[in-house]
Amino acid sequence: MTSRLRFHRLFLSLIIIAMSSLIIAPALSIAQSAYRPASANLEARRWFQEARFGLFIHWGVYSVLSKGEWVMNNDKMPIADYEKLPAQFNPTEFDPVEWVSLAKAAGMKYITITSKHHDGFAMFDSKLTDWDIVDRTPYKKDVLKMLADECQKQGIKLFFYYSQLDWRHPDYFPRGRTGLTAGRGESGEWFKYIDFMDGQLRELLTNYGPIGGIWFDGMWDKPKAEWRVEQTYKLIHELQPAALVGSNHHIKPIPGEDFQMFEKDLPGHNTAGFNEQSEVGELPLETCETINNAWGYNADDKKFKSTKDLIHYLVRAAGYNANFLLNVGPMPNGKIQPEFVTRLKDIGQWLEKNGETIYGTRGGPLTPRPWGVTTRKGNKVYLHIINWPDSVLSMPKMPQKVKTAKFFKDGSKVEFLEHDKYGFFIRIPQTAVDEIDTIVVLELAGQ
Ligand code: FHN
Repeated sequence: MTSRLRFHRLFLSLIIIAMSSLIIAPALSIAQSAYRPASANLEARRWFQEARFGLFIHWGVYSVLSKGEWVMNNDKMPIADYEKLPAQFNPTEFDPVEWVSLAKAAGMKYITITSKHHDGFAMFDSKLTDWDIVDRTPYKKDVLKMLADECQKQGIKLFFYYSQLDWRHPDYFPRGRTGLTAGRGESGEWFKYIDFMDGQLRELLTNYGPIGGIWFDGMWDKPKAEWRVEQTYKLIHELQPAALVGSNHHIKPIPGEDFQMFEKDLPGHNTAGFNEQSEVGELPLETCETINNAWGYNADDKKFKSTKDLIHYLVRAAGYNANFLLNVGPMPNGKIQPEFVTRLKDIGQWLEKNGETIYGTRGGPLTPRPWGVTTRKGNKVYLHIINWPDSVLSMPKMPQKVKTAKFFKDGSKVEFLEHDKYGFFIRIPQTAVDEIDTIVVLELAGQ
């Protein structure tokens, strides 16, 4: 072949590649941006934003070892060893009434529970595998069904956490960054695994009544893989249009998702290192955190955050226009440890008095400040002053003229001075300071 002909062929193939990328990219973006949330979904998003506070539950057979939910990976347990755990998992003291009642006592409006974590173990009766709670444990009951029924009885929405990452499934291949010591064969059919995952999601969205949403996790294990999320999200929205889809992929939201979550950080922050690529989008927001430092039950983790710290996290989240999903990791006997129970109940007592300033609000007119945050509902702005030593607090002008200023706690008048040019000053006498959150309600002239 002459060199001239070779050049023409090469040039032609480059043109074809360039043209196909021009065709694929917009086709992908058109396909992805084709998602139009149903009106039921938009209503569910509004409900979600009003709810502001939920209970995260990480529960699985890993709790038998009380070393957290990553024990299989961290202790390099081969599947053969890990498979001995379900026989020891018999949560005879699990009481869904107790769990749902505790969530309500805490002032929580929804529960997000792990249906399947990275170990691949289904905490529900899956017909697609026997690696599940009914087939492999002496307990033999579908705890998600028990919980779903109780949630419906008590008016609490139930979301399912679902790990796309799977350390046990043979078709989760090629492997990602984790689960490399499970002893799986060096082969597998990736889309057979994705089909399996879609099949289990179909079970979760068909057999457990109305579901608040699906909380995905694990795409970060194989960020470049073809996760086929568009098909999965379409399946979810077809089965239950109001089910909200979120994914803890640590990047900005993908079309088809209905809320954006942040892990161990407030929206836009990245102190814990999970959110380096996730700029804050337009979707409803949620941040999640643990009470100690463990998601799954860890008997040795005694670093419990104080009730005051947890309330501050809830208040700051609301100031960032975000929900707070607070986690418990139940014990293998089905009980929630007392250190968690007392804190949840204490938060609930605080919310009984101050819930008006959190539930149904949106982020306030001021971006979060060192002294605290603002939330807003109609023509009321709530100043949450959680860290201010002085008796006078100054801030920028409010969007509308301030008609009145009162202490939320007792309705007593707050002395304030509004200056057209310089902004707004309030006086906080020491007697009015609350040790957790000094809340001042401003009534503005107009919405
Ligand atoms: O690896 C998981 C972890 O076990 C836990 O489920 C958290 C909860 O947000 N998500 C992943 C870590 O980013």
